[in-house]
Amino acid sequence: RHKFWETQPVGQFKDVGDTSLPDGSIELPTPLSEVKQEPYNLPSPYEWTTCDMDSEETCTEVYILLKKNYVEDDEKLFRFNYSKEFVRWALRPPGYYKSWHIGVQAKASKKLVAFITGVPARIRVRNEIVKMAEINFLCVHKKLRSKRLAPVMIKEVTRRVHLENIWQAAYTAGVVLPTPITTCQYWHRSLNPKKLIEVGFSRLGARMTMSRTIKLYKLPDSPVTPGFRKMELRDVSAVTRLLRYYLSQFVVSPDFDENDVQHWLLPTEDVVDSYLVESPETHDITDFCSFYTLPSSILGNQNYSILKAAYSYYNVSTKTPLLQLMNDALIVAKRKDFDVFNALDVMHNESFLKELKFGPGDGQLHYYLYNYRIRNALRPSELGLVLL
Ligand code: NHW
Ligand code: EN5
Repeated sequence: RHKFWETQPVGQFKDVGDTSLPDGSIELPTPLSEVKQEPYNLPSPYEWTTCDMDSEETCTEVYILLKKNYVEDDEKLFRFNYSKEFVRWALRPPGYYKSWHIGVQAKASKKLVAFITGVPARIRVRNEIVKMAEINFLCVHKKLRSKRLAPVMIKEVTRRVHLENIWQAAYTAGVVLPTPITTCQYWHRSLNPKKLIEVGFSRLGARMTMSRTIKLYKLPDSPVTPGFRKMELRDVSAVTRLLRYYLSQFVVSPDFDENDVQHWLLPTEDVVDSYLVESPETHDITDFCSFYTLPSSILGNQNYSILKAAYSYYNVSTKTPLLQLMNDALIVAKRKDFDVFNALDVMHNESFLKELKFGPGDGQLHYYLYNYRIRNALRPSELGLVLL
């Protein structure tokens, strides 16, 4: 069934439920001298290219490949449209390797036809902090699909990760592969219900009129929590402390230091937004919430071409109830003109989804580890990791 994945060091379907297999690495590291030194072979019209994400031109090529060929929903109404600035941000975190930004181009025209990336991350699994690659943006041009290019690209990124002496990876996908550590549900909170209905993202509920629907999703004009403000550079150390403490309760989470927090959570316009609550009395930072900007192209609507979506990222509540904190996140997202606010049922998100009028979507997100077995699948609420 999975001719490629059966050959890889990942949990196999036949081993699900086998408690005799230990948690942890599936295969041991080999000496770096034994890692294959030459790239894998591509079909002869194509060649590897390392994409320089500092170059405006390369970023534009990557952006266009993804805009035309990346992930769609099951009815092909929407396609992710990551912005150039977003991709640059996602691919240049602290300690990133340029060699992990891998393109496939036509030899003749030099046109970019496929892409896969990794970025380094320290991921904690139970008590162990593991250096991993986070793999993302796997994309093959629509005209080159089903030619077994993806397995070659995955092997090549694996080889380049091994060359940096890293032996594990984390990734997510909308499709089922061998074998998920957990399966999460997407939830959606309408901010602009009229547009969402018009473009086919949502439907008018039974016995609902448009005006009742608009009223149902109305939000206040500004956040209600005293001391709620945008995160700034001076907040990095307080946010790092808050986040490290909060994430330690989950089975799998990133091990963020201050450099990571500055990169991944300090606000970057149209990429990532972060807010916190500073106690008006003590000036302590007690709560935090964040979301990233990922628009989708609307395929074939007369009136609209872009769906502006915010995705819940990392949220921490110690004083402000999470429900109220996330309601304020919805309010600021609405003010910033997002059409919809999306969230997964990870961490403590279940506690606010229904009350804040999120509804379950038709998509799921499966989380995977490469070369790291976890005996029993996790519940989504045990997962403290959000990938972009
Ligand atoms: S998930 C988003 C993936 N991208 C898209 O869905 C974009 C639209 N689709 C495409 O571009 C986020 C193509 O359909 C792709 C497959 C390229 C998806 N992950 O070339 P063939 C990520 O980026 C397996 C993993 O003929 P294709 C995460 C499939 O099961 N494997 O197919 C990426 C089959 O293998 P099997 C996937 O349609 C994580 C084989 O590919 C997959 O032309 C990558 C067929 O290949 C997916 N999303 O191209 C793994 N989709 O065994 C990282 C299909 O079943 C692992 N396949 O026969 C870790 C590496 C680092 C390790 C370090 C130690
Ligand atoms: C990893 N970095 O299917 C990314 N999205 O539900 C790769 N559905 O937007 C993996 N089909 O349910 C990506 N509206 C996997 C996800 C791929 C994209 C995807 C789903 C997630 C989605 C929408 C639109 C469906 C359009 C038709 C959806 C319902 C919203 C409704 C609002 C009101 C309350 C009930 C729900």
